[in-house]
Amino acid sequence: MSVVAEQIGGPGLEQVRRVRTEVPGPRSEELLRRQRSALPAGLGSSLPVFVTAAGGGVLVDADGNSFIDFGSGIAVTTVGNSAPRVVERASAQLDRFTHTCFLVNPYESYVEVCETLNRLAPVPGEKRTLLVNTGAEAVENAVKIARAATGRQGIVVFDHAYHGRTLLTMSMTAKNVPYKQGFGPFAAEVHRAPMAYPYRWPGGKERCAEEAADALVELLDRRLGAENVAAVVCEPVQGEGGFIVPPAGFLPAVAEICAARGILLIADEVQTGIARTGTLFACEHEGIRPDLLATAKGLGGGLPLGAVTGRAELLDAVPAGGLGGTFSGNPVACEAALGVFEEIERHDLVRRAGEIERIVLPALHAMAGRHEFVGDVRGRGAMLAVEIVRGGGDRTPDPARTAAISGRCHRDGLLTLTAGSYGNVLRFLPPLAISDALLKEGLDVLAGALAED
Ligand code: PLZ
Repeated sequence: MSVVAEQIGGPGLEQVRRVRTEVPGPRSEELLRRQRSALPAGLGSSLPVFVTAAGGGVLVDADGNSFIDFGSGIAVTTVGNSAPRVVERASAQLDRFTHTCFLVNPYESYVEVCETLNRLAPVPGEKRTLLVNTGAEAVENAVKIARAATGRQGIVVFDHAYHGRTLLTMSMTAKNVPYKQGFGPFAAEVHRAPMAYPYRWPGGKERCAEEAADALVELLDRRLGAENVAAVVCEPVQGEGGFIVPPAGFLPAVAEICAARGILLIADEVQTGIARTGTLFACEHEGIRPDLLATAKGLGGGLPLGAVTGRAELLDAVPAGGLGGTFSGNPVACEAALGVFEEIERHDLVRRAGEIERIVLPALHAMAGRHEFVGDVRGRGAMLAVEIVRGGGDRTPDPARTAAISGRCHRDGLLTLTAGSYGNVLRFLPPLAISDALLKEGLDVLAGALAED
């Protein structure tokens, strides 16, 4: 076990994989029956076992099963579940006060989180940060700020994008079922450009970056009129859309295209941000410097917190009273976020994400070598994935096989998540607090689940 994992691997919680019942087990089944009669059908769970404890690299359920965690609550518990400094700081805050509403009375931790993000975010020049509660709220506020600052209304997003479930962010999200079906009419002035998706680019991956950049120019200059466009919003590695890593050069080209037209670049780092991809922010891999950057998920260490960090003159363009929210920047969540940054620094977790990539990626490539239905292997840091296809040169997505593989992983004590516009991506988001031993054991379980096909 690495020193890092021993130090932050959840004291008291045994770091083992243990499956002692069917999955879900009897106690979870009983709770599921209560869930079905009390909660809406539209709210599902990837692995419906009821959690009673979590930390390091494991989740323990109500039947005493212990799962290796390759999901981190969708990239949230990046520093580990109940990480020590997060718990200490949040607990101490619970004792002091739980809420004032920053719009009524300010408190120091809010300011300190903003100062920290301003210092660390790869946004150029003087910066400001606004705190919110969720990823969708962060993206939506970034768009509001971009519109107010530019006086323009158009927003450009990409194929396979995921930006949230509120009316505006749902409209910005690409995939219809399950996110949009029946929920229209959608927000106006949201336009979509092709995403540079190397594995599926019609002209082949060598031409992908250039042709996708050309398509963006075509959309901006001829179809919309660049002077009508406030911002281009992009995830530097697409998350729900299938962990799509754009080819080298595409993101810098997007940044250049925007800058030449007075269009703001908004990076949605809700899933990629806060040490997930081997850098603190995924924009850093290609040195792009967005005007506005949205974060959430990993920022609060499991407590709900989101942020918009951006160039000072943009955030300051919104008049007093134009931004806010009752719960935004809750003091307990702010203390948790300060704990997250302490954990990252104390355990060098940015480097740890790179280490995880160096363990997982070669193992995934080896699996792809053994199974032709593993069509693509991709990702950065501790955000990695395989794309499941029919195989034998046929890249047709195979969502049924993907679900079956994921189900076998669950049965054998490994929490995996699926993703992708075609539902055929198995994605891996281990907490950075996981030990090397558990990481490797999880990969063995995955290898076994693939071999059963
Ligand atoms: N932007 C890039 O990944 C959230 C969605 C889970 P919220 N992704 C997980 C689900 O199915 O609801 C996400 C994201 C990116 C924005 C969001 C939205 O973040 O905190 O869920 O609002």
